[in-house]
Amino acid sequence: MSERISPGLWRLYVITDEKASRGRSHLQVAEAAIRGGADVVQLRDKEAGSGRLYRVALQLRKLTRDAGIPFIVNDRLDIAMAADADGVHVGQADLPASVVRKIMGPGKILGVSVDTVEEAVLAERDGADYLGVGPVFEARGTKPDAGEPLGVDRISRIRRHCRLPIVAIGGIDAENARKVREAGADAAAVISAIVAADDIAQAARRLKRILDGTCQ
Ligand code: TZP
Ligand code: MG
Repeated sequence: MSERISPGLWRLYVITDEKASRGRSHLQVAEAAIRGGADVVQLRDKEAGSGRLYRVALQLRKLTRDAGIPFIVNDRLDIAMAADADGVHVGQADLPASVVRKIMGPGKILGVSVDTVEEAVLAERDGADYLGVGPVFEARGTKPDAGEPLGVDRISRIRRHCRLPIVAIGGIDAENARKVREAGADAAAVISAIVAADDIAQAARRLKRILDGTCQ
């Protein structure tokens, strides 16, 4: 397993979304994002049926295992377990984090989306390994129900009250990525700015350098 498995060491968290990928598949997007330096890949598909999602999850499982990076499934604990993913990411409307942790066991990664300090504290108590915080900026149509941007101040507030690694999400691109790191996020989760790019690997590489602090 990769030595970068720990969420606190992630910088670039790439989420696949075929609706935003301009005809490229989950597998093609993930492959290019990994070439560009993604530290972790999440499979997110709100429309695929269970059979297709499972088959795609198996493909991404093999790809990420060969690359030595973690693989997370959005929403679907059953698919995550069936495909032996490294973990699952749930929101406030999904199965409760405590239930996911109980079913999944201690060895897997549990990510929980939170908007507030209160939700963050509860997620930590319930066994989360990292927090997803967003939308920090305006999400790019990839989450129509994302709500008003929280702003980078919310990252700082949650950072002050919670020790878990923070993965910022929502409208993050090469122009603003540095701001989420400065506010205290460990990593940035990105959809559009990577999956909709002409050159996915190049877009990932650029964002990774910014998040690593190795370029301006
Ligand atoms: N959760 C909050 S915003 C968002 C999710 C899944 C979508 C982020 O997509 P993008 O394209 O990086 O703004
Ligand atoms: Mg969800």
